[in-house]
Amino acid sequence: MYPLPHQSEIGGERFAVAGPFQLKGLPASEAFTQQVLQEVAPRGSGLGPRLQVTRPAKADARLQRSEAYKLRLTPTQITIEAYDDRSVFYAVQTLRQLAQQDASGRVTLPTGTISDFPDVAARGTVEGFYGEPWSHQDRLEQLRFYGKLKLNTYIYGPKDDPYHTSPNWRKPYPEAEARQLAELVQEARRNKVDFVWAIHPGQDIRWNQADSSAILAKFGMMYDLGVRSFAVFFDDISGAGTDARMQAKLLNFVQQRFVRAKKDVAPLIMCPTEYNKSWANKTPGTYLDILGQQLDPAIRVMWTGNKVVDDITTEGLEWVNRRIRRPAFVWWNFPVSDYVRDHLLMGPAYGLDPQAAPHMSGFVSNPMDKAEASKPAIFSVALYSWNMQAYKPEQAWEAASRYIMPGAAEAFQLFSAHNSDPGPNGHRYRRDESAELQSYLRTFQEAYGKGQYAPEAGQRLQQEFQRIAQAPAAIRQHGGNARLLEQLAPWLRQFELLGRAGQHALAVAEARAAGNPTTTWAAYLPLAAALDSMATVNATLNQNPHQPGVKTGSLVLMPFVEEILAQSGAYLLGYNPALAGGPSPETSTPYRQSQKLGNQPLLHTNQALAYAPMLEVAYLDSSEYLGFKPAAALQVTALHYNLGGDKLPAWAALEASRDGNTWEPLTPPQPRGKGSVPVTDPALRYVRLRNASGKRQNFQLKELRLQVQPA
Ligand code: LOG
Repeated sequence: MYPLPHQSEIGGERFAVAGPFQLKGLPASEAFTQQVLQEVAPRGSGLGPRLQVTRPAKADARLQRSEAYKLRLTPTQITIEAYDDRSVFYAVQTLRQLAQQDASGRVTLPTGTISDFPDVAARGTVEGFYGEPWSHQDRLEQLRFYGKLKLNTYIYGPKDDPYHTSPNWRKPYPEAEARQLAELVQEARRNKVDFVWAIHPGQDIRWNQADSSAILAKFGMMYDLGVRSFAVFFDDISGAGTDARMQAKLLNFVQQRFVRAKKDVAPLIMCPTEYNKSWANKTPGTYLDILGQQLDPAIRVMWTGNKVVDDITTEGLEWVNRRIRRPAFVWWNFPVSDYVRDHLLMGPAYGLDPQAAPHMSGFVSNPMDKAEASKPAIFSVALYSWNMQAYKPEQAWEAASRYIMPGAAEAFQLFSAHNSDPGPNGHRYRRDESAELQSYLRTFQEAYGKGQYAPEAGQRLQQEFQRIAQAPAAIRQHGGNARLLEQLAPWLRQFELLGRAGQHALAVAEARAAGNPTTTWAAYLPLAAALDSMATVNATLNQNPHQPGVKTGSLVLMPFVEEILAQSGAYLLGYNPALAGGPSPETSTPYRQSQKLGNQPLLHTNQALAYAPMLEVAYLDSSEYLGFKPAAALQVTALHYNLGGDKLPAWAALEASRDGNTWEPLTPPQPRGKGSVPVTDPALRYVRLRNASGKRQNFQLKELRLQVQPA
């Protein structure tokens, strides 16, 4: 059963359900619950057991809460003790999971009792990522998926929906979009999911009556589409909108004038500007304390943890809860991949404290832009947030593969096991990858380093690479779910190639250890060809401007295969891999002094060095800088930049230097926010963007790219 119930005594005995349940006490308004029950019972003329819905016994304290239920099953009578309509729906979902149908169509249920309730009140997802929002069909399917897994919250807040954020948050949705949103609200209602519509007004909000009214008006329009839960997000903004007092005042106004006035609207949810500990002002009396003191106690406050992307710990929650004076509503930034768009995060959902339940009012996952591919992580979040102490990340992950891709569960899990680490990133969030293989790889590499071939480890690795090469075909043929396959397609292609490359790499290693240049050559050529194909996939598929390309097995398997290529190439061709091709652009380094941008990855290509664009607001403190020191073999030809606004801000000094001591200005032909400066003096070896003002300056790091060519 998913999620695992808190208490379950299910006997070995099963009884047959001869026909439709004879319902008693289920309100007529619960049509969808009835429909699920009809789907469980066999059609036909027979009569199924009575199914009676009652109020929970007063003595049972654990049942006196929303969504709690007790389900009792005997061959003649099924009883559901239910606190509310959601309790009945969840009892019925449990019933659905307990039912089995054999080949002849006979349906059976076990006898026994299940007593169950959620650990966390609000559980689900926040569609809160940057990039292409989920499609309408994806969303409908998500809501159905949530209903089955007892998830009750979907927060709608895609950063790239113009009607969610600045400046168009004030405008109504065009008719077609409005109709779709209304349809989502209906689907959510059927599945007992709160559809929470979020607004993100902070970048251009004016703290005046007109904009307060604009929010009420927009919420009113969404109310008319059926929405009954609302959120206001103040994340990733700069300027006047970040003021805690003004935010609290506005939210209290909305809570009072809209939520309370409407009577059927849920308490507001807000995302603060300082939404994680690393960004929070720690001085007492500042931002978070102001929210804690001034925000209406009914308003729920979101929190991503100690960093933007991080584990969730009791300690971390206690820290923020003391300041915001309420249990935080966790916005967990997993498996979101908008900051590492060339990777998939398909691994187990771990790093979640099993004791944290009393310290949170909600737990939602921010997923990938690939809705179907996010299901394994969302499945795990359902299990964790319902019954934390029973949550085992590995088991949940395996169960998710079976649940989501029953036709090719093993292949899907293998694929996921090697597509889990996001790679180097500005948030410094890393995940285990290829964990099961690591001891074999170590043994193998140790031997290989001494010119030997470790047969046992080699065989295990050979087997794994063979399975990898075959997994994509199995997934395509038996995985079902066309939409999931579409979302995975570039990575499946890459994974298949990795499997082949790995097999060739092992053949190369074996031939080399045997000291046989002829067989080494024979294996080297297809290895080089497979890696070449991977480079082509990487350079042609998923070419988004943030992290273009398709990475798979990037933490463990790719480095392993590439190392064998480099070493065997050196052996066969007689070159020194360290010097291959002369000093390479790889030796270019960041040149920076910046608290905020200290981990922002620098990307190298043949023609350019570029900082990964940053999604949230970037800043440089007075005199801080962000720049480049290209390798000696490279000559700088131009600097390209895009800092957000229309004009190049006065504080932004673009500079170049021969020695890193004496700097000269690089003056763009036009002082636009986006542009480029040619660099003509070949002796200039350093280039940077410096904050020449006396105070911290916010900006958007949309582009900072140094164009280079061989010197
Ligand atoms: C954004 C979010 C984004 C996520 C991961 C929050 C509260 N806001 O750094 O939209 O998907 O991080 O990149 C965020 O997490 N900003």
